[in-house]
Amino acid sequence: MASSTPDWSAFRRDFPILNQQVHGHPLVYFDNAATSQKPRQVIDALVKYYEHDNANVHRGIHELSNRATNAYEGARKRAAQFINAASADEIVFTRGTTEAINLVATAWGNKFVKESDVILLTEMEHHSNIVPWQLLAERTGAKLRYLPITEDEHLLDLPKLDELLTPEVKIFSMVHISNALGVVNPVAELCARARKNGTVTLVDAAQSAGHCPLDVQEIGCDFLAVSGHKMCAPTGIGFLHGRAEILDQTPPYHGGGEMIATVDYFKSTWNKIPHKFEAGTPDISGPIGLHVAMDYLDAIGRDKLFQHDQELSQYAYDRLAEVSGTRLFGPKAGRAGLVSFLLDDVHAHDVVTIADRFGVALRGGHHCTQPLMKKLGVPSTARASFYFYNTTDEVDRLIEVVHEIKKFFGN
Ligand code: 7TS
Repeated sequence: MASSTPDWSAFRRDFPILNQQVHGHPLVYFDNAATSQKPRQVIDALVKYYEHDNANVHRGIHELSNRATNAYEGARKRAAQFINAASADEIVFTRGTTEAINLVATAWGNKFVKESDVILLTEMEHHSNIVPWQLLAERTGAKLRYLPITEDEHLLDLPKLDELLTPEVKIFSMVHISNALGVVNPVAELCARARKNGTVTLVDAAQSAGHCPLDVQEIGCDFLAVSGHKMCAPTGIGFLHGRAEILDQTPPYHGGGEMIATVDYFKSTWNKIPHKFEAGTPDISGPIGLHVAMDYLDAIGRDKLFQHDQELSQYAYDRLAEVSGTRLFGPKAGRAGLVSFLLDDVHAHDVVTIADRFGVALRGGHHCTQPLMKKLGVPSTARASFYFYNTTDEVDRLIEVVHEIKKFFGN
Protein backbone atom coordinates (compact mmCIF):
# COMPACT_ATOMS: atom_id res chain seq x y z
CA MET A 1 0.00 0.00 0.00
CA ALA A 2 1.40 3.43 -0.96
CA SER A 3 2.32 5.52 2.07
CA SER A 4 2.24 9.09 0.71
CA THR A 5 -0.81 10.96 -0.59
CA PRO A 6 -1.36 9.95 -4.20
CA ASP A 7 -1.47 12.46 -7.03
CA TRP A 8 -5.14 11.80 -7.78
CA SER A 9 -5.27 13.52 -11.14
CA ALA A 10 -2.36 11.34 -12.36
CA PHE A 11 -4.69 8.32 -12.28
CA ARG A 12 -6.71 9.94 -15.04
CA ARG A 13 -4.03 8.89 -17.51
CA ASP A 14 -5.12 5.27 -16.92
CA PHE A 15 -8.69 6.13 -17.97
CA PRO A 16 -8.75 6.98 -21.68
CA ILE A 17 -12.50 7.65 -21.58
CA LEU A 18 -12.09 10.61 -19.24
CA ASN A 19 -10.04 12.47 -21.81
CA GLN A 20 -12.80 13.67 -24.11
CA GLN A 21 -15.09 16.58 -24.83
CA VAL A 22 -18.84 16.22 -24.40
CA HIS A 23 -20.98 18.84 -26.15
CA GLY A 24 -17.83 20.92 -26.61
CA HIS A 25 -16.77 20.80 -22.93
CA PRO A 26 -14.27 18.60 -21.09
CA LEU A 27 -16.11 15.59 -19.67
CA VAL A 28 -16.72 15.71 -15.92
CA TYR A 29 -17.84 12.21 -15.01
CA PHE A 30 -19.83 12.36 -11.79
CA ASP A 31 -21.96 9.24 -12.24
CA ASN A 32 -19.64 6.79 -10.53
CA ALA A 33 -22.31 5.41 -8.21
CA ALA A 34 -24.09 4.11 -11.32
CA THR A 35 -20.91 2.64 -12.77
CA SER A 36 -17.23 3.56 -12.56
CA GLN A 37 -14.94 3.98 -15.53
CA LYS A 38 -12.40 1.25 -16.33
CA PRO A 39 -8.64 1.72 -16.33
CA ARG A 40 -6.55 0.67 -19.30
CA GLN A 41 -5.09 -2.15 -17.20
CA VAL A 42 -8.53 -3.79 -16.92
CA ILE A 43 -9.35 -3.25 -20.59
CA ASP A 44 -5.96 -4.72 -21.58
CA ALA A 45 -6.55 -7.80 -19.40
CA LEU A 46 -9.82 -8.51 -21.24
CA VAL A 47 -8.14 -8.15 -24.63
CA LYS A 48 -5.24 -10.36 -23.54
CA TYR A 49 -7.61 -13.04 -22.28
CA TYR A 50 -9.58 -13.15 -25.53
CA GLU A 51 -6.47 -12.94 -27.70
CA HIS A 52 -4.46 -15.61 -25.87
CA ASP A 53 -6.32 -17.71 -23.31
CA ASN A 54 -10.03 -17.95 -24.14
CA ALA A 55 -11.51 -21.39 -23.31
CA ASN A 56 -14.22 -22.79 -21.07
CA VAL A 57 -13.36 -23.37 -17.41
CA HIS A 58 -13.30 -26.54 -15.27
CA ARG A 59 -13.64 -28.92 -18.22
CA GLY A 60 -10.79 -29.12 -20.70
CA ILE A 61 -7.52 -30.76 -19.93
CA HIS A 62 -5.95 -28.71 -22.68
CA GLU A 63 -3.62 -25.81 -22.08
CA LEU A 64 -6.03 -22.97 -22.83
CA SER A 65 -8.73 -24.40 -20.59
CA ASN A 66 -6.19 -24.79 -17.79
CA ARG A 67 -5.14 -21.18 -18.21
CA ALA A 68 -8.73 -19.95 -18.20
CA THR A 69 -9.54 -22.07 -15.13
CA ASN A 70 -6.48 -20.86 -13.25
CA ALA A 71 -7.31 -17.25 -14.05
CA TYR A 72 -10.95 -17.72 -13.02
CA GLU A 73 -10.09 -19.45 -9.75
CA GLY A 74 -7.24 -17.01 -9.16
CA ALA A 75 -9.78 -14.18 -9.31
CA ARG A 76 -11.90 -15.97 -6.72
CA LYS A 77 -8.90 -16.19 -4.37
CA ARG A 78 -8.19 -12.51 -4.96
CA ALA A 79 -11.82 -11.60 -4.21
CA ALA A 80 -11.61 -13.55 -0.94
CA GLN A 81 -8.45 -11.67 -0.01
CA PHE A 82 -10.02 -8.34 -1.05
CA ILE A 83 -12.69 -8.64 1.64
CA ASN A 84 -10.71 -10.87 4.03
CA ALA A 85 -13.01 -13.89 3.62
CA ALA A 86 -11.94 -17.01 5.49
CA SER A 87 -11.66 -19.00 2.26
CA ALA A 88 -12.06 -18.67 -1.53
CA ASP A 89 -14.89 -21.23 -1.24
CA GLU A 90 -16.94 -18.45 0.34
CA ILE A 91 -16.94 -16.43 -2.90
CA VAL A 92 -19.71 -17.10 -5.43
CA PHE A 93 -19.40 -15.18 -8.67
CA THR A 94 -22.63 -13.47 -9.70
CA ARG A 95 -23.61 -10.79 -12.21
CA GLY A 96 -23.44 -8.28 -9.39
CA THR A 97 -25.15 -7.19 -6.20
CA THR A 98 -28.66 -7.68 -7.54
CA GLU A 99 -28.07 -11.29 -8.46
CA ALA A 100 -26.20 -11.94 -5.18
CA ILE A 101 -29.16 -10.70 -3.12
CA ASN A 102 -31.64 -12.64 -5.26
CA LEU A 103 -29.57 -15.77 -4.71
CA VAL A 104 -29.82 -15.38 -0.94
CA ALA A 105 -33.48 -14.34 -0.91
CA THR A 106 -34.39 -17.29 -3.13
CA ALA A 107 -32.07 -20.20 -2.31
CA TRP A 108 -31.46 -19.48 1.38
CA GLY A 109 -34.81 -17.73 1.91
CA ASN A 110 -36.97 -20.50 0.47
CA LYS A 111 -35.42 -23.02 2.82
CA PHE A 112 -35.08 -21.02 6.01
CA VAL A 113 -37.75 -18.28 6.04
CA LYS A 114 -41.19 -19.25 7.34
CA GLU A 115 -44.56 -17.52 7.62
CA SER A 116 -43.97 -16.46 11.23
CA ASP A 117 -40.63 -14.83 10.40
CA VAL A 118 -39.76 -11.17 9.87
CA ILE A 119 -37.37 -9.76 7.25
CA LEU A 120 -35.75 -6.56 8.51
CA LEU A 121 -34.50 -3.95 6.03
CA THR A 122 -33.75 -0.24 6.32
CA GLU A 123 -35.63 2.70 4.82
CA MET A 124 -32.66 3.61 2.62
CA GLU A 125 -32.36 0.39 0.61
CA HIS A 126 -31.88 0.16 -3.14
CA HIS A 127 -34.71 -1.67 -4.93
CA SER A 128 -32.41 -4.66 -5.30
CA ASN A 129 -32.42 -5.03 -1.51
CA ILE A 130 -36.18 -4.64 -1.26
CA VAL A 131 -37.87 -6.43 -4.15
CA PRO A 132 -36.19 -9.87 -3.74
CA TRP A 133 -37.36 -9.85 -0.09
CA GLN A 134 -40.87 -8.80 -1.11
CA LEU A 135 -40.94 -11.76 -3.49
CA LEU A 136 -39.76 -14.03 -0.66
CA ALA A 137 -42.40 -12.57 1.66
CA GLU A 138 -45.07 -13.28 -0.98
CA ARG A 139 -43.89 -16.88 -1.31
CA THR A 140 -43.60 -17.58 2.41
CA GLY A 141 -46.01 -15.20 4.16
CA ALA A 142 -43.12 -13.66 6.14
CA LYS A 143 -43.46 -9.98 7.11
CA LEU A 144 -41.24 -7.07 6.08
CA ARG A 145 -40.10 -4.52 8.62
CA TYR A 146 -37.99 -1.36 8.14
CA LEU A 147 -35.49 0.40 10.38
CA PRO A 148 -36.38 4.11 9.91
CA ILE A 149 -34.09 7.00 9.03
CA THR A 150 -33.85 10.23 11.02
CA GLU A 151 -35.62 13.39 9.82
CA ASP A 152 -32.64 15.74 9.82
CA GLU A 153 -29.57 14.00 8.38
CA HIS A 154 -31.23 10.80 7.11
CA LEU A 155 -29.08 8.47 9.19
CA LEU A 156 -30.37 5.14 10.46
CA ASP A 157 -32.37 5.68 13.64
CA LEU A 158 -30.26 3.24 15.67
CA PRO A 159 -32.12 3.51 18.99
CA LYS A 160 -35.21 2.11 17.18
CA LEU A 161 -33.33 -1.09 16.40
CA ASP A 162 -33.92 -2.54 19.87
CA GLU A 163 -37.68 -2.63 19.45
CA LEU A 164 -37.48 -3.85 15.82
CA LEU A 165 -34.90 -6.60 16.28
CA THR A 166 -37.30 -9.08 17.90
CA PRO A 167 -36.81 -12.88 18.04
CA GLU A 168 -38.93 -13.29 14.86
CA VAL A 169 -36.38 -11.40 12.73
CA LYS A 170 -34.81 -14.13 10.62
CA ILE A 171 -32.67 -11.90 8.42
CA PHE A 172 -31.50 -8.29 8.57
CA SER A 173 -30.34 -7.06 5.16
CA MET A 174 -28.75 -3.62 5.10
CA VAL A 175 -26.94 -1.27 2.78
CA HIS A 176 -23.39 -0.29 3.73
CA ILE A 177 -23.17 2.99 1.78
CA SER A 178 -26.44 4.50 0.56
CA ASN A 179 -26.38 5.30 -3.17
CA ALA A 180 -28.98 8.04 -2.73
CA LEU A 181 -27.84 9.73 0.51
CA GLY A 182 -24.13 9.03 0.88
CA VAL A 183 -24.76 7.70 4.40
CA VAL A 184 -22.16 5.21 5.68
CA ASN A 185 -23.90 2.73 7.96
CA PRO A 186 -22.19 1.14 11.00
CA VAL A 187 -22.57 -2.37 9.57
CA ALA A 188 -20.27 -4.08 12.10
CA GLU A 189 -22.39 -2.76 14.96
CA LEU A 190 -25.64 -3.70 13.18
CA CYS A 191 -24.38 -7.22 12.46
CA ALA A 192 -23.19 -7.68 16.05
CA ARG A 193 -26.62 -6.70 17.36
CA ALA A 194 -28.31 -9.02 14.85
CA ARG A 195 -25.99 -11.91 15.69
CA LYS A 196 -26.83 -11.61 19.39
CA ASN A 197 -30.46 -11.96 18.35
CA GLY A 198 -29.76 -15.07 16.27
CA THR A 199 -30.54 -13.10 13.09
CA VAL A 200 -28.75 -13.79 9.79
CA THR A 201 -27.22 -10.69 8.15
CA LEU A 202 -26.59 -9.53 4.60
CA VAL A 203 -24.57 -6.41 3.77
CA ASP A 204 -25.16 -4.69 0.42
CA ALA A 205 -21.63 -3.51 -0.38
CA ALA A 206 -22.40 -2.29 -3.92
CA GLN A 207 -21.25 1.25 -3.10
CA SER A 208 -18.57 0.41 -0.57
CA ALA A 209 -16.47 -2.50 -1.88
CA GLY A 210 -14.47 -0.37 -4.30
CA HIS A 211 -14.41 2.72 -2.10
CA CYS A 212 -13.24 1.71 1.37
CA PRO A 213 -11.45 -1.14 3.13
CA LEU A 214 -13.79 -4.06 3.71
CA ASP A 215 -13.25 -6.99 6.07
CA VAL A 216 -16.12 -9.47 6.32
CA GLN A 217 -14.67 -11.09 9.42
CA GLU A 218 -14.49 -7.74 11.17
CA ILE A 219 -18.00 -6.80 9.99
CA GLY A 220 -19.24 -10.20 11.13
CA CYS A 221 -21.89 -10.55 8.42
CA ASP A 222 -23.22 -13.84 7.06
CA PHE A 223 -23.56 -12.59 3.49
CA LEU A 224 -22.10 -9.65 1.56
CA ALA A 225 -22.94 -8.58 -1.99
CA VAL A 226 -20.56 -6.80 -4.39
CA SER A 227 -20.81 -5.34 -7.93
CA GLY A 228 -17.56 -5.25 -9.90
CA HIS A 229 -18.63 -2.56 -12.36
CA LYS A 230 -18.77 0.08 -9.64
CA MET A 231 -15.11 -0.61 -8.78
CA CYS A 232 -13.29 -0.43 -12.12
CA ALA A 233 -14.20 -3.94 -13.31
CA PRO A 234 -16.41 -4.80 -16.30
CA THR A 235 -20.19 -4.88 -16.10
CA GLY A 236 -21.80 -8.28 -15.55
CA ILE A 237 -19.50 -9.51 -12.79
CA GLY A 238 -19.70 -9.31 -9.02
CA PHE A 239 -19.84 -11.74 -6.17
CA LEU A 240 -21.65 -12.97 -3.14
CA HIS A 241 -19.67 -13.71 -0.03
CA GLY A 242 -21.32 -16.21 2.28
CA ARG A 243 -19.88 -17.84 5.38
CA ALA A 244 -18.98 -21.41 4.41
CA GLU A 245 -21.26 -22.92 7.02
CA ILE A 246 -24.33 -21.05 5.79
CA LEU A 247 -23.51 -21.59 2.08
CA ASP A 248 -23.18 -25.33 2.80
CA GLN A 249 -26.69 -25.36 4.24
CA THR A 250 -28.15 -23.34 1.35
CA PRO A 251 -29.63 -25.29 -1.56
CA PRO A 252 -28.65 -24.48 -5.16
CA TYR A 253 -30.05 -21.38 -6.86
CA HIS A 254 -29.85 -22.38 -10.53
CA GLY A 255 -29.62 -25.92 -11.91
CA GLY A 256 -27.41 -27.01 -14.79
CA GLY A 257 -23.89 -28.00 -15.65
CA GLU A 258 -21.01 -27.43 -13.19
CA MET A 259 -23.18 -27.20 -10.08
CA ILE A 260 -23.71 -30.96 -9.76
CA ALA A 261 -21.73 -33.89 -8.34
CA THR A 262 -23.84 -36.59 -10.03
CA VAL A 263 -26.94 -36.52 -12.23
CA ASP A 264 -29.39 -39.35 -12.78
CA TYR A 265 -32.63 -39.12 -14.75
CA PHE A 266 -34.65 -38.52 -11.58
CA LYS A 267 -32.21 -37.31 -8.97
CA SER A 268 -29.01 -35.29 -8.75
CA THR A 269 -26.49 -34.43 -6.08
CA TRP A 270 -24.68 -31.13 -5.72
CA ASN A 271 -21.13 -30.00 -6.20
CA LYS A 272 -19.27 -28.44 -3.26
CA ILE A 273 -19.46 -24.70 -2.53
CA PRO A 274 -18.97 -22.37 -4.29
CA HIS A 275 -19.53 -24.36 -7.51
CA LYS A 276 -22.95 -25.49 -6.29
CA PHE A 277 -24.09 -21.92 -7.00
CA GLU A 278 -22.40 -21.41 -10.38
CA ALA A 279 -24.52 -23.31 -12.92
CA GLY A 280 -23.50 -23.24 -16.57
CA THR A 281 -20.62 -21.51 -18.31
CA PRO A 282 -19.84 -18.47 -16.18
CA ASP A 283 -18.58 -15.05 -17.16
CA ILE A 284 -14.85 -15.83 -17.39
CA SER A 285 -13.39 -12.58 -18.64
CA GLY A 286 -15.36 -10.71 -15.95
CA PRO A 287 -13.51 -12.21 -12.97
CA ILE A 288 -10.22 -11.70 -14.86
CA GLY A 289 -11.02 -8.01 -15.25
CA LEU A 290 -12.21 -7.87 -11.66
CA HIS A 291 -8.92 -9.36 -10.46
CA VAL A 292 -6.95 -6.59 -12.18
CA ALA A 293 -9.39 -3.96 -10.84
CA MET A 294 -8.89 -5.20 -7.27
CA ASP A 295 -5.11 -5.08 -7.71
CA TYR A 296 -5.41 -1.58 -9.12
CA LEU A 297 -7.49 -0.28 -6.21
CA ASP A 298 -5.30 -1.91 -3.58
CA ALA A 299 -2.16 -0.47 -5.18
CA ILE A 300 -3.68 2.95 -4.45
CA GLY A 301 -4.93 1.88 -1.02
CA ARG A 302 -8.63 1.79 -0.27
CA ASP A 303 -8.14 3.74 2.95
CA LYS A 304 -6.62 6.63 0.97
CA LEU A 305 -9.21 6.29 -1.73
CA PHE A 306 -12.02 6.57 0.81
CA GLN A 307 -10.43 9.64 2.33
CA HIS A 308 -10.27 11.26 -1.10
CA ASP A 309 -13.93 10.37 -1.76
CA GLN A 310 -14.93 11.87 1.56
CA GLU A 311 -12.92 15.05 1.09
CA LEU A 312 -14.31 15.58 -2.38
CA SER A 313 -17.89 14.99 -1.33
CA GLN A 314 -17.54 17.22 1.73
CA TYR A 315 -16.15 19.94 -0.52
CA ALA A 316 -19.03 19.47 -2.98
CA TYR A 317 -21.58 19.43 -0.17
CA ASP A 318 -20.23 22.62 1.41
CA ARG A 319 -20.00 24.46 -1.93
CA LEU A 320 -23.51 23.40 -2.96
CA ALA A 321 -24.80 24.47 0.46
CA GLU A 322 -23.48 28.00 -0.28
CA VAL A 323 -25.66 28.22 -3.39
CA SER A 324 -29.01 29.76 -2.49
CA GLY A 325 -32.03 27.54 -3.04
CA THR A 326 -30.24 24.19 -2.92
CA ARG A 327 -31.67 21.42 -0.83
CA LEU A 328 -29.16 18.77 0.23
CA PHE A 329 -29.88 15.26 1.44
CA GLY A 330 -28.01 13.01 3.86
CA PRO A 331 -25.43 13.84 6.51
CA LYS A 332 -23.65 17.19 6.81
CA ALA A 333 -20.36 15.44 7.56
CA GLY A 334 -18.84 11.97 7.40
CA ARG A 335 -20.51 11.19 4.09
CA ALA A 336 -19.30 8.82 1.38
CA GLY A 337 -18.34 10.07 -2.09
CA LEU A 338 -21.65 11.38 -3.37
CA VAL A 339 -24.03 14.30 -2.95
CA SER A 340 -27.77 14.29 -3.65
CA PHE A 341 -29.37 17.68 -4.12
CA LEU A 342 -32.24 19.69 -5.56
CA LEU A 343 -32.27 23.24 -6.90
CA ASP A 344 -35.22 25.48 -6.02
CA ASP A 345 -38.18 24.25 -8.06
CA VAL A 346 -36.08 22.83 -10.88
CA HIS A 347 -36.84 19.19 -11.59
CA ALA A 348 -33.83 16.90 -11.08
CA HIS A 349 -34.09 15.72 -14.69
CA ASP A 350 -33.76 19.30 -15.91
CA VAL A 351 -30.69 19.82 -13.72
CA VAL A 352 -29.09 16.71 -15.18
CA THR A 353 -30.09 17.52 -18.77
CA ILE A 354 -28.61 21.00 -18.63
CA ALA A 355 -25.49 19.81 -16.77
CA ASP A 356 -24.96 17.36 -19.61
CA ARG A 357 -24.96 20.24 -22.12
CA PHE A 358 -21.92 21.51 -20.17
CA GLY A 359 -20.22 18.10 -20.23
CA VAL A 360 -21.06 17.27 -16.61
CA ALA A 361 -22.48 13.76 -16.19
CA LEU A 362 -24.83 13.60 -13.19
CA ARG A 363 -27.67 11.25 -12.41
CA GLY A 364 -31.23 12.42 -11.82
CA GLY A 365 -34.12 10.32 -10.68
CA HIS A 366 -35.15 8.11 -7.80
CA HIS A 367 -31.85 6.18 -7.92
CA CYS A 368 -33.78 2.91 -7.53
CA THR A 369 -34.83 4.04 -4.07
CA GLN A 370 -38.47 4.99 -4.66
CA PRO A 371 -39.62 4.28 -1.08
CA LEU A 372 -36.79 6.48 0.25
CA MET A 373 -37.75 9.31 -2.12
CA LYS A 374 -41.33 9.07 -0.85
CA LYS A 375 -40.01 9.26 2.70
CA LEU A 376 -37.96 12.35 1.80
CA GLY A 377 -41.04 13.86 0.15
CA VAL A 378 -39.43 14.32 -3.28
CA PRO A 379 -39.91 12.45 -6.56
CA SER A 380 -36.22 12.49 -7.37
CA THR A 381 -32.87 14.14 -6.70
CA ALA A 382 -29.84 15.13 -8.77
CA ARG A 383 -26.75 13.23 -7.72
CA ALA A 384 -23.03 13.83 -8.20
CA SER A 385 -21.00 10.74 -7.30
CA PHE A 386 -17.23 10.70 -7.19
CA TYR A 387 -14.28 8.37 -7.54
CA PHE A 388 -10.54 8.67 -7.02
CA TYR A 389 -9.93 10.14 -10.49
CA ASN A 390 -12.21 13.12 -9.80
CA THR A 391 -10.76 16.43 -8.66
CA THR A 392 -11.80 19.57 -6.76
CA ASP A 393 -11.47 21.48 -10.07
CA GLU A 394 -14.24 19.29 -11.42
CA VAL A 395 -16.40 20.06 -8.37
CA ASP A 396 -15.75 23.77 -9.01
CA ARG A 397 -16.96 23.19 -12.57
CA LEU A 398 -20.13 21.58 -11.20
CA ILE A 399 -20.76 24.66 -9.06
CA GLU A 400 -20.32 26.94 -12.10
CA VAL A 401 -22.79 24.78 -14.00
CA VAL A 402 -25.26 24.88 -11.09
CA HIS A 403 -25.16 28.68 -11.31
CA GLU A 404 -25.80 28.44 -15.08
CA ILE A 405 -28.80 26.21 -14.43
CA LYS A 406 -30.19 28.66 -11.87
CA LYS A 407 -29.75 31.49 -14.40
CA PHE A 408 -31.49 29.45 -17.07
CA PHE A 409 -34.49 28.98 -14.81
CA GLY A 410 -34.44 32.64 -13.79
CA ASN A 411 -33.41 31.97 -10.18
N1 7TS B 1 -27.29 -1.69 -4.01
C1 7TS B 1 -26.88 -0.42 -4.06
C2 7TS B 1 -26.63 0.34 -2.80
C3 7TS B 1 -26.68 0.18 -5.31
O1 7TS B 1 -26.26 1.44 -5.36
C4 7TS B 1 -26.90 -0.56 -6.49
C5 7TS B 1 -26.79 0.06 -7.85
C6 7TS B 1 -27.29 -1.89 -6.37
C7 7TS B 1 -27.48 -2.42 -5.11
C8 7TS B 1 -27.49 -2.78 -7.55
O2 7TS B 1 -26.28 -3.05 -8.13
P1 7TS B 1 -26.17 -3.84 -9.52
O3 7TS B 1 -24.74 -3.72 -9.88
O4 7TS B 1 -26.60 -5.22 -9.27
O5 7TS B 1 -27.08 -3.11 -10.47
N2 7TS B 1 -26.92 1.45 -7.85
C9 7TS B 1 -27.07 2.24 -8.93
C10 7TS B 1 -27.13 3.63 -8.85
O6 7TS B 1 -27.05 4.26 -7.81
N3 7TS B 1 -27.29 4.13 -10.08
O7 7TS B 1 -27.31 3.11 -10.96
C11 7TS B 1 -27.19 1.93 -10.24
